[in-house]
Amino acid sequence: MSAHINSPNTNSSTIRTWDIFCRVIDNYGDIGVCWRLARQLATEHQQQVRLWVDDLDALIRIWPDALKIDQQILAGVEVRHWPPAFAADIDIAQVVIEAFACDIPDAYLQAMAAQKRAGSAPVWINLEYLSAESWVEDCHGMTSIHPATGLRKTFFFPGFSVKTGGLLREQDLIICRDTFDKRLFLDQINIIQRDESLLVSLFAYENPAIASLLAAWITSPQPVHCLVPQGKILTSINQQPGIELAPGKPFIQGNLQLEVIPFLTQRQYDQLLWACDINFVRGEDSFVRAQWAGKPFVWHIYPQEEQVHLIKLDAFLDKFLAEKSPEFAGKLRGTWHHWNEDKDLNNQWAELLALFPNWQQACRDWHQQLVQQPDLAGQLLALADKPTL
Ligand code: TRH
Repeated sequence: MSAHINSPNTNSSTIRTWDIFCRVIDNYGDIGVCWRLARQLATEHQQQVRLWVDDLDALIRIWPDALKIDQQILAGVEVRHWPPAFAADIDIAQVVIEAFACDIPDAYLQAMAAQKRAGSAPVWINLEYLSAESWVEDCHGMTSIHPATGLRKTFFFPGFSVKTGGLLREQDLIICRDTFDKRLFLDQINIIQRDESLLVSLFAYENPAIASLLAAWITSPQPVHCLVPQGKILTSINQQPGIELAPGKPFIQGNLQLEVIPFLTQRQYDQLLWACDINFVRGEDSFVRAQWAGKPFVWHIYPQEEQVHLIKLDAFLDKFLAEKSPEFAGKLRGTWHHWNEDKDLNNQWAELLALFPNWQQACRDWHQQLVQQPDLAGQLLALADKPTL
């Protein structure tokens, strides 16, 4: 085991106050990442964390204990609704995180500047989106000086190598996964898995390629039992002739059994990933959690203009498939591209399935590589410990 497996500073960190600012652009990834980070800082590192979020509905979707109120304590985190206007006398935190370049409120920025003038500038961090592109290593940790206030901001890039900010990984994640009771979990979500079938979870954006994937599964050499948390891909599924998938109304044809399950809590969703043999994931947070599950996964990347997301897709595949056999690497890359470019997956599926042991091994190897690296929250704590100018 490498010296890096535990984060650079574990529970012995100085206790600081943190403000995390989260604007929900769409879907659940923005809040998914911020909420996970906030919980980890509070429960694992005993930090005093306040999370400002502009869309409480998104939080409620992944954490149903949350309420639609201005202020509440949840899982050791003070959750605040990000109001349209901030009071000028707001007490600022020692560490301020703006997630995904969300621009902190001006009144808050002015309070930070006043704090700097008083001789104790807060640590100001921009937590960026995840990408496997190589430039990330060069940009991680770069700083810029805010022209009007002189405050220094550090750009923190998550990533897949030791030269980046790493990935969110709770200290007990792997042990929880390894001691998890799959049968009990499937009972809780009312799923009875057929013994010989591959259990698949399907979380994706709308995707016309679903037609060919379903066709491939109907004639799959190994039966497929697919669980679909309620969401966007269900719309694409139900656009297929003859399919009307709904809660309690599965679709069964040939070797495919397709079932809707409720949208799970963030904690249960991890368990779904652990329970399944293959996970279709999307965006950022579910993509990372699938890697911690250590099981085969297919990524539906968040689409961007001018197809720039395909560059990111390949950057990840280049890393993930390095040193893998050309046959397996070619098949996996092909399948991921077909899924992301609305192309026919019918042939891809059987070919990839024939290499399933290679796929499983690749995911275990990748997991083993990632787990050696310092985790994201630990690296943020290390950054907060550095003296500010
Ligand atoms: O929802 P996403 O597509 O989120 C995003 C946003 O669109 C964001 O704007 C974009 O920048 C980013 O992707 C790249 O996918 P993601 O990141 O996987 O977030 C989903 C969250 O929802 C994740 O925290 C897991 C959680 N989840 C549940 O809690 N229960 C569920 O049943 C499912 C399917 C997901």
